[in-house]
Amino acid sequence: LKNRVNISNLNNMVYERDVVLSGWIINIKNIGDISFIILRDETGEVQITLKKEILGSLEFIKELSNGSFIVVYGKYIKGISKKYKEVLCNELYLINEPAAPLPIDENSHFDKRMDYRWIDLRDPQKSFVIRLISEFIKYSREYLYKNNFIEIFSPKIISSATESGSEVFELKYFDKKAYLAQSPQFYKQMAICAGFEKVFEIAPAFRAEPSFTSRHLTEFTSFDIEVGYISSHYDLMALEEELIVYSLNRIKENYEDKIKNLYNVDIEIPKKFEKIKMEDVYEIIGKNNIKDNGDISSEGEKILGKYIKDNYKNDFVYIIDWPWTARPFYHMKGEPMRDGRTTTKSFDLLYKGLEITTGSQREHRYSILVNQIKEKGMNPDNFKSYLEFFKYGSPTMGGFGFGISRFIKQLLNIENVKEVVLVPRDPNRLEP
Ligand code: AMO
Repeated sequence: LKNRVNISNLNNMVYERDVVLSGWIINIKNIGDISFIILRDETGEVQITLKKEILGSLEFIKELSNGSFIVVYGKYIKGISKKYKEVLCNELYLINEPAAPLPIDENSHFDKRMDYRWIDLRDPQKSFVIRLISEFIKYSREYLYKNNFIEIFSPKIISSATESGSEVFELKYFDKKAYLAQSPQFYKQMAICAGFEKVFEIAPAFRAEPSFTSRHLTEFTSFDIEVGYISSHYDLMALEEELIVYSLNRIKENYEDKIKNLYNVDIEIPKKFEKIKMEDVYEIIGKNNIKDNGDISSEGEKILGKYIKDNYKNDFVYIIDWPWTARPFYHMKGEPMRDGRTTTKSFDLLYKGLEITTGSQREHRYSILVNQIKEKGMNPDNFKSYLEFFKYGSPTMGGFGFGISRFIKQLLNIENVKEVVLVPRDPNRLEP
């Protein structure tokens, strides 16, 4: 099969050329002495025309069904179909036929589609998302490597919660208790204490959140960055903005038409991201969308997203200077709000009204860090090994965690984040 080409290669080919194609059957139409097969591969669809006068008999077509994987030797011809390019078949080989009829089609219920995720992904619109994630990660790495970042790989079996203690998966680690990492937070900071200046990691993160929203997974790919010697969280926002704009431009260069065709989305890349202080956000979104700890509801995020779109024509907005009560102990405190409330040097990035990033400057001063743990009502003994990182000297530092699937979901206006991972995990879903 070394002469095999992809279906999309036909776009650049002259008629009458011999081709070898392979893929799976999505439709068969049999009308006597002539049959039509619609063949699909990862790159597109083509009509295979089978004629009795060429093949001798078309009896074998009865053996084929939707989902059969085949190889076709034929000639690319100028057909009459408006929808499909056409290949006239000379030989057809069956690689493998389904042992049972296909259990889903494009109208099947969401959960059923997820049960048969690999068949769901045979739909070109759905599989494109998986390719786009791969491309986005490629472009992001390109940017980061150019800018002298190193990629790190931190442990995923760890001894303490890094984010909220209530959302950890506990596991037995020989005779000890361990947890699946909620984020690489402690280790990306450790890397900075070790003298590295710019690090990043793209790896699984685990959250035991019993939520079934369209934006939560129990396992997701977290894109984490940590940088040393920063002046404030503003340095981090500038970096993230540059990274996203770079990657979006690369996506636009290569996939603008495909995204328009498959998702009817125009990629809009702002000149700069908006910034708004949390105390000003409160005034826009109204009391009902502010939680007791000063965090905002997902409805509040949507309202702010719309406000920024309407007033600034921008899909991106940083909410900055979050109240201390809504942030973890490792965030550095900042200037107080107008009402005297303590803030942190922190930010979230919203994209089309959904949080895709959390970041901050970190508290790197050992004794203040110990006090901040106590202030949160926690016991510093439980963070002993993390605290050790700061005992022996540290530069200033900060970073952020970026949710790749949430970003792609928002880019393509996809309803549910589960459509944006190869195999999603939620509280009920451990299979496939
Ligand atoms: P946070 O918990 O906000 O911050 O996570 C960072 C980003 O990861 C994504 N994300 C999720 N995506 C899908 N399903 C989930 N359950 C889920 N939880 C989070 C979001 C979110 O903005 N250590 C900090 C980051 C830092 O300060 O560097 C952290 O983990 O897009």
